[in-house]
Amino acid sequence: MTSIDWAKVRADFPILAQQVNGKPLLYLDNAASSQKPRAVISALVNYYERDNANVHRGLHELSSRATDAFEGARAKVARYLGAESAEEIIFTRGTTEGINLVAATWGAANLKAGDVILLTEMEHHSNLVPWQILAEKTGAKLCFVPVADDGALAFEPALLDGVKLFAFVHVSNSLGTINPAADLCRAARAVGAVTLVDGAQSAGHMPVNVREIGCDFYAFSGHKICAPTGIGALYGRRELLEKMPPWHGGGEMIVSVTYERATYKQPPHKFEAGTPNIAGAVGLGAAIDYIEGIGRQNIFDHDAGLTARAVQHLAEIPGVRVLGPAKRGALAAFHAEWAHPHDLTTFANEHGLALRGGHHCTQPLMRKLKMPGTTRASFYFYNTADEVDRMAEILRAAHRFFA
Ligand code: C6P
Repeated sequence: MTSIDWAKVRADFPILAQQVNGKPLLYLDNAASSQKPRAVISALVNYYERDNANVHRGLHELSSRATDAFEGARAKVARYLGAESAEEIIFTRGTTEGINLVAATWGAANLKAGDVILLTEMEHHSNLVPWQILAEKTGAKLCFVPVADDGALAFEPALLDGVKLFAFVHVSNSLGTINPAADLCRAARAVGAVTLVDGAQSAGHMPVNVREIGCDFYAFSGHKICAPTGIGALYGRRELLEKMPPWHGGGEMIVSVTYERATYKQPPHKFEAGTPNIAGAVGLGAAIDYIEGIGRQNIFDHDAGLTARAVQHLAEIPGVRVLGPAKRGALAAFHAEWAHPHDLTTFANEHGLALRGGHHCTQPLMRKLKMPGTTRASFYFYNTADEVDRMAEILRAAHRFFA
């Protein structure tokens, strides 16, 4: 049993105590972006008020404080993900940039015409378009693990025949499916395929340990785990990072430069050209401290309770069909036969309720499901059972209005 005082936790988020359209804000768009606790906001203010300078460059006091804060945040990310060392953590702008980095470096160096990149039919565009660009450049071929009717992956080991890279989403942002990442990576390893896990929807919602998962790469976004926007991290297994060519060229990633050529630093710095998002990294470190203070298993259990309650409410509204399997991440996406998702989310907003409606950056999946989009409620640990009940009340009112 958890001993967390969830009401106290919620009070850490100043943004939640406001009215929208004359109603208390009901923020259920956490899969798009999470809100920030005071601890993270204060870490940013303190950094800018006391320590701000460029990192790794100056010998002065502020530069060394900024460097310590930045590298300290990297060590926190490494611990949070269960990496072997901080050298395996590259700061990025988010999940999208992490995946693009792997495609542009590991992919360009290792894939050739005819090689197979295996994805799944439930990928976010971030874990699809970078591989399409790479396939176009190299002549590699894209194949897909099908999504079954219940929203789970219809994976079979035979799909891995000839596969060089298997990249898949850990928790689907459109279906809520929690994919069995460790099993999938084990199967991929057995055929010598490299694995990349899109952790955008898992990093802040459940315990994640990259060594237990057994993946080669894991990418996530800070803004979905209570950190600022514009910061995220890519975990890469050291052995692979060492062999990968750099991506962006510039300051900070070099050992020595002549007019003709340059030699590069060891990872992770080889992949971090230019002045990084130092404050963002500090904010990410503070977010990790905050989340670890609550405990990721506690967060998972709390969110699972809210999501199950939401699914139960939704199932009772006529003409509503919830997508995805019973065992799901912290979201419930649904199709209401009596309203377009954009009309429904606009109606919800008039009642202070923030939902997301649309294709959720998974257009091919929506096409496969023959839907223009869905309406999605997504939860985080500061949401309450009472809010889920209020959401249901608003959606019942929407049914009376539209149907
Ligand atoms: N999904 C959603 O509302 P970025 O934009 O780089 O922080 O994250 C991209 C991304 C990658 N993979 C998955 C599974 C995601 O859910 C997201 C972001 C948001 O569902 C915005 S489209």
